[in-house]
Amino acid sequence: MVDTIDFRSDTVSHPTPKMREAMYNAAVGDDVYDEDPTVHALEAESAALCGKEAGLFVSSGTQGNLVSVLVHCGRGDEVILGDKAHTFVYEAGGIAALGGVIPHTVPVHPDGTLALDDIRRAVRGNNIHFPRTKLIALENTQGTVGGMPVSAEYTRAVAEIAREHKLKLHIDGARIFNAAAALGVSAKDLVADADSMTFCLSKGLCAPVGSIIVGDRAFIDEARRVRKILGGGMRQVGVIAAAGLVAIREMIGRIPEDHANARTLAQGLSTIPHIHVDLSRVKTNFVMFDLLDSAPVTPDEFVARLQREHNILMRPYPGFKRTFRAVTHYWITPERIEQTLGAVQELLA
Ligand code: TLP
Repeated sequence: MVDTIDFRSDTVSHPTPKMREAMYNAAVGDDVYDEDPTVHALEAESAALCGKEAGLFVSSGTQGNLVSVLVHCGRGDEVILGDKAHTFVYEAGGIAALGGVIPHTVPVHPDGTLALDDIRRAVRGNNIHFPRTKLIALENTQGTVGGMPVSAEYTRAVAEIAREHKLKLHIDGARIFNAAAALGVSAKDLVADADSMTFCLSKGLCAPVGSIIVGDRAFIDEARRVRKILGGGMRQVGVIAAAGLVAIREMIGRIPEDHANARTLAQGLSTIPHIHVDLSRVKTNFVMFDLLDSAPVTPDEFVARLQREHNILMRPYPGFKRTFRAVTHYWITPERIEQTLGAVQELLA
């Protein structure tokens, strides 16, 4: 059992004992030679799970998004994406730095969507002065607004705009299985209209490393080449892929537990003075809450004392001062939620 109660992200989730065992026993080969049987199994099962032809194992969600954008766009081309999209805000400008791809942002709404009219307006006409629009990128769940699940109907409407203008559609589905669980649909349904999608094994699914890109065979063949260019060709990587297989076979079905724990945490926090939580916005494994100005401790003291006195890690969302994001995952059990509520209550009394 992991000692610290760590709400900073689901990225902090350690591998399960079963993953460690699978990693120890993994059959491996040189994956750059396309000879790793465990990677083959992970890529094929992931593609089938998402209803796509092929999959590619990459080192991270950031690498998955970067590779995907670089396959869809050339230098000077443009991608339309949310102004709060992870790819725009938290990926160190990689698509511009390494691909010369221009991010054309439109506002992300509180429900995680981009207005269809904003997307339509952002598509460039054919004019020598303009960059060429090549791609629309969505995020599901949409992290920065609180882990909002985005529906299949909405995604289809965006895909229609993409098709109308001969653009591609990519989904950053880092937490696509959280979205699917929250909406009561399959991940397949959520990405059916997308040309490519990246999902993460290393967040709610608990694997130590890795993400998967899915798409059609030609796209994935090209993505494999771009991954190599980025130094992402790995060798006996079945050791890591083995944990990914446990992740997709055994961890997707338990995601509703994380959502239930998030709800319990949010409900408990909403009864504690000096905290504001909008319960209607807790849809997946994120709980966004504000530490009000009236609190007897500053945000820094709150963070430091939770850690020092209770071994609990919580942080304001990167870029925010008093808005915290508490993320539930496999290692945050119902007992730990109760323990956390007790600790916060004591600190703010
Ligand atoms: N997000 C991390 C931080 O980078 C903010 C987190 O703690 O949530 N897409 C989305 C929607 C993500 O939330 C993240 C990670 C990524 C992509 C990148 O994944 P990694 O960390 O594997 O590169």
